[in-house]
Amino acid sequence: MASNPILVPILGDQLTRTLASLRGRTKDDTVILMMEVWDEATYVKHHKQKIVLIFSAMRHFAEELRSAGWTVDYIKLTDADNSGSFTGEVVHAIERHDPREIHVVEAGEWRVQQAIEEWPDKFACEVEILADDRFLCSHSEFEEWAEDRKHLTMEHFYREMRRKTGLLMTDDGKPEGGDWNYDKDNREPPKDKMNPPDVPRFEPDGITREVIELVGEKFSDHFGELEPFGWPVTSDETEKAADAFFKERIEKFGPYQDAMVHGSDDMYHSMLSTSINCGLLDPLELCKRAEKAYKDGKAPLNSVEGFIRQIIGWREYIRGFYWLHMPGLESDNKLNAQHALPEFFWTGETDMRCLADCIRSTRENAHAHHIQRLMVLGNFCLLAGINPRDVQDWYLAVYADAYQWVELPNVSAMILYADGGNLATKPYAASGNYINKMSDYCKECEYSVSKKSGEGACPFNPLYWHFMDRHRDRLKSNHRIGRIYSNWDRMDAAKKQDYLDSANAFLDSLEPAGKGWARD
Ligand code: FAD
Ligand code: DLZ
Ligand code: SF4
Repeated sequence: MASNPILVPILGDQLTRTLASLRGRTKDDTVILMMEVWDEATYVKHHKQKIVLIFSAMRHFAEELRSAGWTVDYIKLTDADNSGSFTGEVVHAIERHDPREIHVVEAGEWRVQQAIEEWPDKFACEVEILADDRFLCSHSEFEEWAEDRKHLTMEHFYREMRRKTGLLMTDDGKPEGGDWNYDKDNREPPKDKMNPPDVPRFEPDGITREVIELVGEKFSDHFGELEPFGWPVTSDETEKAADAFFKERIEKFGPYQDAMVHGSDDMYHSMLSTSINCGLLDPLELCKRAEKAYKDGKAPLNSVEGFIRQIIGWREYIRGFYWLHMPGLESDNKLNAQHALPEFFWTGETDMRCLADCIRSTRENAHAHHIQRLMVLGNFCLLAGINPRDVQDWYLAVYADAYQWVELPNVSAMILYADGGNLATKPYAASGNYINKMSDYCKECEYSVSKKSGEGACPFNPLYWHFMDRHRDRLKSNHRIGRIYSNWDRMDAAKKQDYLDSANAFLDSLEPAGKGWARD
């Protein structure tokens, strides 16, 4: 190794061989620094499987880099002089390697980026902070797109990304099939006896077993089951997981994207977000594979367009939205939601069968699929007026794919409308009817979805009207909601009062979460 090498810190969500800080570097002049640090593992009390996934993926990635000839300085959580923070570990690494420069890719999260931006003043050597070009849309490109727009409509952004990538575009610049979006074909309710193929699970190897033991010992008070652990943690495993999706599930991904079946935790979803977000899978490559599946006649356009839209549309848009609205997004609470998160979000102990199943899946797998996160868990938090901080902490802690840049806009702006509508044109509020239509949950629920208020009524029904009533001033002029208030106004006063009394009784019955689940 040359003296005064370049130091390249790689964070837990930067596990990409072609990372900007590694491109063009020579192996005999570079020390890669990877750090397991207490700060990151505990800034919220992440689900045990999430910590296993990230530490194991980091350790495997370090091994992969070493096999390819790179020098990797890997700091384990249990190393005697572990400082507990990224900055502390960079200080130690500077003492060990005396680098002439540090090259680091910008952090995904605002909190970490703030720390990195202090490095140039803190350290004697040069610090170069590089753009994360694993995203298609740079910060400045997003800002330019957003400038002067009254509303940041995702669909318009998505079309730009289609044009930029050429994905599903004809030679004369038109969207494949004539339409940009085939969501109208993607709202099939579940059928009886659906049997989606199993998602591949991966047997923990020696490295993963060691991490499982560490997490069991150090993070025993964190939420969630530690085992069985089956997430992909290496490049080979993530490729196998992607292969299985393109071979077995993409065909039905579109139609059943919004369907929910009790006990079926994956449906036809790709289950690739954990691998994409930590950097092991390239999102654009996945979109190209999806496009190929369509061109080869192996998957219909509605499924393929839907999958591509989630990635080059939603995922990119959410990331742009996060950086545009931080740090304010974290404290936004435009609906003045003040209730504490109920304890059952942590224990799963509720008679509401839909919520109990989504929380069970979350506890067992560190995962719930999109419509569960949006229309069951999220819809509940919106209608019940749970304060945004509690909801943010919960989502950030419990999902293996959760990093603040992607969790926060989805939680604060998409489900809670806490930003007042910069992202969503109206709140995603729904009564029990929606859940009944799109799932098999209600059939065996203790509550009756057809009962509108009073004893035994599905709580979503009165909560829905309670929400509409208490936010009338803000929402009445929204043209997508106005009709709902006409219905409310036509109800007789006693019926309205029944709804409000039932909702208040339900809200009063909720036990707030005990302290210490998400943060010490
Ligand atoms: P699929 O359904 O197969 O979708 C394919 C890919 O599209 C996903 O892997 C993901 O990369 C991308 N995608 C889809 N929807 C979104 C979206 N709304 N925002 C960003 N990317 C999207 N996703 C996360 O990756 N991390 C989170 O912390 C996260 N928190 C969420 C919180 C809420 C309240 C909601 C409503 C959604 C959240 N999502 C989050 C988005 C989505 O639910 C997950 O990406 C998805 O469930 C992951 O499973 P999958 O890989 O099987 O996705
Ligand atoms: C989520 C996470 C956890 C639990 N632990 C670590 C860690 O010890 N070391 C690390 O480099 N990254 C970890 N991560 C992911 C980081 O939180 C993520 O890379 C940053 O938040 C990105 O800004
Ligand atoms: Fe959920 Fe209501 Fe259906 Fe029960 S009846 S499963 S609470 S929507």
